[in-house]
Amino acid sequence: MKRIVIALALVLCAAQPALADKVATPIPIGIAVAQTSNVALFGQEQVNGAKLAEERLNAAGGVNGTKIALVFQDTAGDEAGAVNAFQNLLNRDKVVAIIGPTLSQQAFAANPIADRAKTPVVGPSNTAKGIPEIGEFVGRISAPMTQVAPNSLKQAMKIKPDLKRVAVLYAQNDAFSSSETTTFQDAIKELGLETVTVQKFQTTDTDFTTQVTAVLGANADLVVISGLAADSGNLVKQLRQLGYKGLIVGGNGLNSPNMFPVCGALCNDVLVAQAYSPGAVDKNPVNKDFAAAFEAAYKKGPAQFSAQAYAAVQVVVEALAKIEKETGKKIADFELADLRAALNKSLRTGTYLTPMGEISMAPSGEVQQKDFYVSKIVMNPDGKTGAFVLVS
Ligand code: LEU
Repeated sequence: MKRIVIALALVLCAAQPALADKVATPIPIGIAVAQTSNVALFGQEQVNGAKLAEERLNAAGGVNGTKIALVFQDTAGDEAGAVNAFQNLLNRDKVVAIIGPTLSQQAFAANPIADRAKTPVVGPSNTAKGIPEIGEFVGRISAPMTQVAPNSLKQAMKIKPDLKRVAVLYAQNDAFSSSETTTFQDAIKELGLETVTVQKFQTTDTDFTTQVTAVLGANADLVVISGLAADSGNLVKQLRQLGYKGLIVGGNGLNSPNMFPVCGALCNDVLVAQAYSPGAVDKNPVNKDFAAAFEAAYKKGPAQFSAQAYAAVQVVVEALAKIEKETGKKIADFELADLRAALNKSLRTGTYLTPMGEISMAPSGEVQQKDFYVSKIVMNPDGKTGAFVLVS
C-alpha cells in the first residue's frame, strides 16, 4: 500500500512543472480548441486564425526575435476533452499560456485547472457571463454577449418598427446558450417587446417540430435563437420549411459561415450581432491587413472566430514582448512559473490594436472592446456558401 502511495506521489509530482523549468524556445503557446466533433464547425475557424497569426507574427520577428510555436490540442466538443487538452498543455507541453477552449461550457470545466497551475488562459470565443470570474488567471478577448447581443434586436426593430411578439429559443444543455438567452430576454423587455413563448432544445437535437409548432402557434413576428451551429442551422431551416415568415435573430452560435450548408438558402436574412466584421476594414488598418492576408491564405474572408483566435495569439505575443521590454530579460531566461505569472499581469496592461479594433483586458480578465456590428446572412445562388453582410 505504502509503495502504491509513493508511486502515486511520484506520478503526481512528475505531472507538475518542476520549479526549475525554463521557458522553451520557440516559445510554446497552447491552443485548445475543438478540432473534432460538431463544435469543430467553430474550432476549424479558430485554427485557421491562430495559424495565420503564428505565421505572420513569426515572420515579423516573433517576440523581439524569438519565435513562438503554437501547440495544438484538440478539445473536441465536451468538458472531458477540454480538461484533457488543458492537462497536456500545462504539464507535458509546458506552455506559457492557453488560448481556448471553444465553448464556455468547456471553459467552466477546464479553466480552473489552468488557474490552479497559475497559467494564463485567454478565451478566444467564450461569451457567457461569469468567465473571467473563474479565476485570477482567466481572461478573454471575446466580448460577452451582454455587450453584443442586444444590438441585433435593435436592428430587427429598425427593419420592422411595429415588431412586438418575440419567440425565444435556446439550447438548455449549453452554458453559453443558457446565458445568452437571459441577455436576450432582458433586452426584449427593456426594448418594450413581448416574449410570447420560450422554447428549449438540446445542441444534439435534429428535429425541431415541437418548437416550431409553438412559435407558429404563438404568432411571433421575431424569433431569437441561442444555440450552436448545427442545431441552430437546422432550427432555422425547419422554421422556414414549416412556414415561419417573420424575422430571425441568431446569437453568437450562428455567427459562422460553417452553418451555411446546414440551412442553405433558408439561412437568408438571419440577423447576427458580431464582435468582428471583415466589412469594417476602412477605419482599421490592422483589420484591412488581416482580412487580406486571410483571404490570400484560405481563399475566403475571415469569420469572427478566426479573427478572435488571431487576436488572441497577437495579444499573447505583444504581452510577452512587453515583459522583455520592462524587465530587460529575454523570455527564454525566465523560469516557467515566473513567466506565467508575469504574462498574466502583462496581458492586463495596455491596449492592443487587433482586427476587432482596439481592445484591452481589465484586471478582472474581462475584455474591453469598443466596436460591434450587426450583419445579415446573404446566401449565394449555390445555396451552400454565403456571407454576413454588414447592416450596422
Ligand atoms: N460563444 C460561445 C460560447 O461561449 C462559443 C462560440 C464558438 C459559439 O460557448
